[in-house]
Amino acid sequence: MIPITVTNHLADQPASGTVRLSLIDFEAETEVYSDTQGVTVPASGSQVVALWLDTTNVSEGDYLLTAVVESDGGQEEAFAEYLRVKLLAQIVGTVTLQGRPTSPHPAWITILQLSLYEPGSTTPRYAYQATTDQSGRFDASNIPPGNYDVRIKGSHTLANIKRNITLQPGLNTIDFGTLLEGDANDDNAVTILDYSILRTAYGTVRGQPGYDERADFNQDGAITILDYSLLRMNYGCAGE
Ligand SMILES: [Ca+2]
Ligand SMILES: [Ca+2]
Repeated sequence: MIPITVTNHLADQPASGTVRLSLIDFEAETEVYSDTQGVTVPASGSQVVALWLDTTNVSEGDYLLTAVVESDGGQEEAFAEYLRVKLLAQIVGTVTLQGRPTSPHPAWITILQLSLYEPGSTTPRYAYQATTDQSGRFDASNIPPGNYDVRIKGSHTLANIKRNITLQPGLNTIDFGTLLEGDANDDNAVTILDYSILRTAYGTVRGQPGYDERADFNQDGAITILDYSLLRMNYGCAGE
């Protein structure tokens, strides 16, 4: 998002009128991008206009942004702003999930919470939600590049952290390892509280009263001995 201040100095504007921001040229030495956008600016005074430009294929660097404001009467006035483009980072992550059939399989689709911390800090700086595909792969984008502790947690798994990871502008591939199942109540430990949720829902299938997806650790639509086995395997463990 690029804010640009547009001041209406056009002499032919009626006191209650508006102007159009009709042309935006976004240029560097070798690249030019154009967009057209209608905008309402008070007949006297100024307004900050938020310009959304697609910078997907734009190189990092300084650009000159020019806007031409055109009135209904055909008068024009030009504005210019310098714009610094900083590229953002994207994480393409993979997790291994316990108790699933061989991937790709729909049971691998799960929602993950991705949190980025300043290294050593316990307060997340950025938080994202991501959904894995049928192979446990996910992505998160629009992340400011930098050094982070990167934490990943499933809604019924323990969390894993990759510490002091440098996220470069562009693509960053990270393997987060195996997420341990069994955390039905999502408190990052596998305890008696999780067993209690599992026991209450035991024997049910999706759609039946009492089915509780928090205890369906292998996500096969039924609360069975397979889920109990996963909980027992990780009982007493706590996540990072
Ligand atoms: Ca728990
Ligand atoms: Ca299950």
